[in-house]
Amino acid sequence: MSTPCYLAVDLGAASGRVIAGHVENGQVTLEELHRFPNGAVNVAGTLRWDVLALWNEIQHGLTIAAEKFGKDIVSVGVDTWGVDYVLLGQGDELLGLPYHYRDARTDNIMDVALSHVPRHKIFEQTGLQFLPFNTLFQLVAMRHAQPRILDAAERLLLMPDFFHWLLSGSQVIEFTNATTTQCLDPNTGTWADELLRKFEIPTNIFPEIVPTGTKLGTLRGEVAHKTGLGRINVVAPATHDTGAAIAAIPTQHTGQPNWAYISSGTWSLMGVEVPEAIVSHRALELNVTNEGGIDGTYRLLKNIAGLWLVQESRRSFAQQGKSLDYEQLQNLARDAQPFRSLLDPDDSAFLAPDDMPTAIAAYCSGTGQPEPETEGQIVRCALESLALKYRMVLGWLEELTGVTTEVIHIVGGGTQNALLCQFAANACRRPVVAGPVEATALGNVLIQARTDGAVGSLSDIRKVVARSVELKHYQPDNVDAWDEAYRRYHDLLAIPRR
Ligand code: ADP
Ligand code: LRH
Repeated sequence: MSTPCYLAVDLGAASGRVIAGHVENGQVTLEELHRFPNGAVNVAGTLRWDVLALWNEIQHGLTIAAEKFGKDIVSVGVDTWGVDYVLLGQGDELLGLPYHYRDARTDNIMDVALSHVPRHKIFEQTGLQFLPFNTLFQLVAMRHAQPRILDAAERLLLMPDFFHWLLSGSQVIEFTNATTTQCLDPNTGTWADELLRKFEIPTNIFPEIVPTGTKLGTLRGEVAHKTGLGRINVVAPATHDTGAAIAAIPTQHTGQPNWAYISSGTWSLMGVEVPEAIVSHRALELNVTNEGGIDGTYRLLKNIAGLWLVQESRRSFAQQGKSLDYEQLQNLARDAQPFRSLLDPDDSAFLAPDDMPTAIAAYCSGTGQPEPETEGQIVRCALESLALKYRMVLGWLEELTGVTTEVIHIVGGGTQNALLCQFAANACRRPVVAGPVEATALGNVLIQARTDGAVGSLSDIRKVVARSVELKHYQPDNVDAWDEAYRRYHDLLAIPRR
């Protein structure tokens, strides 16, 4: 008998993959069919996503899927990073290559926007942390710099919805990713029209919001033919990669969560699951966010700059003729001196620097610390600083919820960095459970399986994951030294910069 197969297209900021998921006997298995690099493309000094190249890669992956699993394939769904969007104009014309969220067009735009509508008003209506690249601020930047393009727009689609449109012809936005835009009112579940109008952002370009797991249609005829997949269903999973990843936290625990999570990849998204958005004054002060999850859950979380610092350092080392893989970098960091220099990964200097090691060195010398010089010193500085930031954020989350965290689940590509997982356990003084690496694809697959009737509630989804994957456990170690480092770190971040 054949096993139903669900295809997850999972696009991260650093790589994309097409993955087949089989669900059988309460277990899920994944098979990676196609992986391809992703990243910003510099186009005349701007940063863009090459969505056409991504579309070709997706179709290539789907063709492999059709050859391998043919008639077993039930559906396909796409998840991607949040906030970025595509504009379609008259006759569905693509209005330019979409901007990458690290593009400089949003530099200083938050100040402009906040002088128009105060921070607390925006927070009340959206519940989102203030990051310059939120869709709202990207649109404000466009209103200022390219008003005629915005005026020509007839439809705004977020990245996964854009690919769903290419796959099926549907033009909707799935709920979880809509909650990353700062254009959605969590109180009503609809677009925050009043706020959008204050910024002269046309409200008619925002399409219908559909629930997670919605069947969007079947593959367009030409795509069905080209890939060999036939007219399979296109299903919106949690289209926000973080939403899909957290749906796949491998916990058997039900009831009030006693765990926090870190979705570890280009970003470290650290948070806790809450039954409703927390939009208190303190939440605003701490600049935390409330992102929509599945089954009415919210992710109270904080974006932490994550392994981006290591990715970009690695790119710079390669440009200088030193090609090192992540395993080698980890080993060099392990051998480097502990706590030599520390930094705030979320300092704006690290959002899109020309050269990451130079930016790290400048930060360290600017704060009276030795400049990291070797590759090992640079990576160690980034990893220790990330772990210390985790501790700070964990304290904030516990303060906001009043719930003590007993364990931290780390999922995503970053779980392959055992050093960072151990540092996280040490810094936070909590056991860490690491895995699965492909949590996002698992969440994507299992939400499609749910639409197909093969899995039940969110807690069932998590039980299926817990039964299906191998996890690594890290116990806190060397905690006195980490406590001491945290005191130093705390003081360092209290110093105002610029
Ligand atoms: P995204 O979805 O944001 O593209 P991933 O979840 O794929 O990111 O995680 C990518 C990160 O995982 C890389 O930046 C790298 O730091 C880390 N990583 C990948 N492979 C390894 C490895 N073999 N050892 C250590 N770290 C790794
Ligand atoms: C992680 C992520 C994160 C967003 C960022 C832009 O991939 O989706 O949740 O804040 O990308």
